[in-house]
Amino acid sequence: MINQVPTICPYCGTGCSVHLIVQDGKITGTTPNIRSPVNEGKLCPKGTYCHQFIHSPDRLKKPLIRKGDVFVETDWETVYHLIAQKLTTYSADEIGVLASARCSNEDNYVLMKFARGVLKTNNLDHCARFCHEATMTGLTLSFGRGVMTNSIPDIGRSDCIFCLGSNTFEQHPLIGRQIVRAQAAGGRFIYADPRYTPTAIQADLFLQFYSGSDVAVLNCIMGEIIRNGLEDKDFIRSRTREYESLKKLVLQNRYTPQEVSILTGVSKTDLIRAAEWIGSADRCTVLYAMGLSHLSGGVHNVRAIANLMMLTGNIGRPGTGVNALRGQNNVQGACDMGCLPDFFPGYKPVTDGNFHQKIARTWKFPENIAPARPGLDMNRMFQKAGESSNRIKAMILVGENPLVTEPDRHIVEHAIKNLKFLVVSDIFFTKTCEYAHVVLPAACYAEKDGTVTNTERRVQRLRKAVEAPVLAKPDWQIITEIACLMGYEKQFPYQHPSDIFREITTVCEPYQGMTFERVSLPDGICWPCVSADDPGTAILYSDRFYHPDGKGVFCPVEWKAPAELPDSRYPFRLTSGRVIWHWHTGTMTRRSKNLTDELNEVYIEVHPSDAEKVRISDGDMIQVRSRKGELSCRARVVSDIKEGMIFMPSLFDAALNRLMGLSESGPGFSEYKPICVSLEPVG
Ligand code: MGD
Ligand code: SF4
Repeated sequence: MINQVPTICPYCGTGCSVHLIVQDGKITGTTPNIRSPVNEGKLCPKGTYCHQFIHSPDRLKKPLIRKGDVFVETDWETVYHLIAQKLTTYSADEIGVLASARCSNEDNYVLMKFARGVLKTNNLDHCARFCHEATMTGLTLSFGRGVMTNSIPDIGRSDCIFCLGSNTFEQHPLIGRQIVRAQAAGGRFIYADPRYTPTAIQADLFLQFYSGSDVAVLNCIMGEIIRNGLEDKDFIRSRTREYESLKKLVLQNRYTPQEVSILTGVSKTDLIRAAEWIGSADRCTVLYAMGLSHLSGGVHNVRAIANLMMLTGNIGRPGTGVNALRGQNNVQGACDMGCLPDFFPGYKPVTDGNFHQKIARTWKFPENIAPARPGLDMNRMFQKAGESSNRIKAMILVGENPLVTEPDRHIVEHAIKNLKFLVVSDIFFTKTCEYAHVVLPAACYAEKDGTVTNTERRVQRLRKAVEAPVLAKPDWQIITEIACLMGYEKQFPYQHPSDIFREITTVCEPYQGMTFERVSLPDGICWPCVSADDPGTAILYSDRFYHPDGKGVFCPVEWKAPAELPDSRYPFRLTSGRVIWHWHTGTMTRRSKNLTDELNEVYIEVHPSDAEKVRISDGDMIQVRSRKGELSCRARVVSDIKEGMIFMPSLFDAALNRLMGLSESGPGFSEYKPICVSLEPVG
């Protein structure tokens, strides 16, 4: 019998709705769901083949326990007893927990409750630390909350789209469709990036600059808008504060088109044209992603964007907004569920005494929950785990592969080897699993029910299509069973994800009007949804921002030159990004034949004139060296990349992360250092 099960694509934050085709207990194909408002019956290549890894023979099937240098298969009872016994030997401050942007809201909520209620620790985090920390910090300062302001369908209603640091057509292709829709209706598309990406091909105006130039360009555009009287005076007066400080800063001589053109390599004419198009648009929206937030100065970039949109009154209306494109299919949900060291669900600070008491009363733990002070973030957990005093001794990692994805591979490798007890739950035996003491086989997205929340805050349903392999189970169930064994049956009474979702709506304010049944409908619901008859909120800040006085705050930022600049030893600036065919470290997409047929090895892109300087040709093996490390890979000689820059996809086995370092700037957030490299032919 053939069955079609509607669920959500497991890859990017667009959250496209798919039908998994099930035949005799196996998934044989994927088709798009034509009823979805997100993807409207279309899928990108990753979504089209999102079933191909599910029945891979490499799936983890049984729990594994390390015995010396080898792992042996075991049963759940044995492994649960070992975990429960080990966890009670460490104090709350000695344990760290990582949740997952690839797991459901229910998986993440249960893990968050386990960390705070059972282990009594706020040392809880997930990979949003790497992708959109700058968004959370930057937009919270400007608007009071760090999320995408408008919805995906709304982007198509803009008459000017300004996209920076997001290769939308490769990394969020179904959002890219909305750009085409806006252009078809006469809208303009401005794109800023160091590479001539597939997104650049679609642009009406392409600003190609050196990475790290964004604040200079944004301040220049704002200066031009003010000089030409194109700012939205009513919006500034009635909806914002601190405007005069912004005006003073952006009108400085260093931000005139003439000066910024010299700093960034974008022509004066193009800078003036961008300002004119943005300033005169009725509905302008900004899209951005990792090219802006994933690097040193990310918070400043995000603040500068928020300044531009408030200056032009492009907030709180259809076709406008600051649209930070979230990366993974449930990174928004993992944040909403409070899988962060400083927030409970719904972004209530752990330091908020009233909420702390409320959640403790709701959960009814016999003892206190984690104290009302923030825990360690992911980077600090690894730093502490690596110290000789070894403050973090045990970690639970659910659906994270930090050995490959942490920006500084050297730090995390040392830390993980130093841990006394490491539990990893995954669907495949990853590089990080190699260092674990216990490995747990998890069910994947197609083997469980639950909910996920996409980049536009839309909560949608995951549906179980097939059974998980052999003994594998959903993470919410694994954690629930461990908690019950540790004596917390009353606090973890869950039989089904719908029980968990019901509890989520009682503690996570933006979800309070939702029910499992309501989010199961094809449209899902965008939060905040405050009551049973509230359809949800597609556009934020239509009348007030989240700050107590309801105002948006201009946060002027000066442009700073990148910390590392090219020199004679390392003459090329390195930039990175994804490619359409693969997802992160490739654990899933590299087990998909159609995707590996397209690309299966790391490479770098070099401009032809740079290739000539270092005497390399297209297809040559080359050695790439940074101050931190080195690697060899093949060169592609292409003119898409700006001269003086090198592009390397951030894929597979942490190739890139061997070259990277972690910046220690900034309170509570980590950033990638911009780095420079040298190139040499191999042999
Ligand atoms: P990247 O390819 O990293 O992905 O989505 P994107 O951020 O769109 O694109 C970043 C762009 O920024 C690149 O084109 C790069 O050239 C540019 N850039 C570099 N430096 C600068 C700079 O200083 N200024 C500006 N303006 N641009 C700069 C990431 C998103 O993608 C995320 S977070 C995840 S988790 C998902 N991952 C993912 C994947 O692994 N594979 C695929 N195919 N899609 C994905 N979608 C999601
Ligand atoms: Fe999946 Fe993203 Fe592609 Fe949609 S755009 S099919 S969510 S990878």
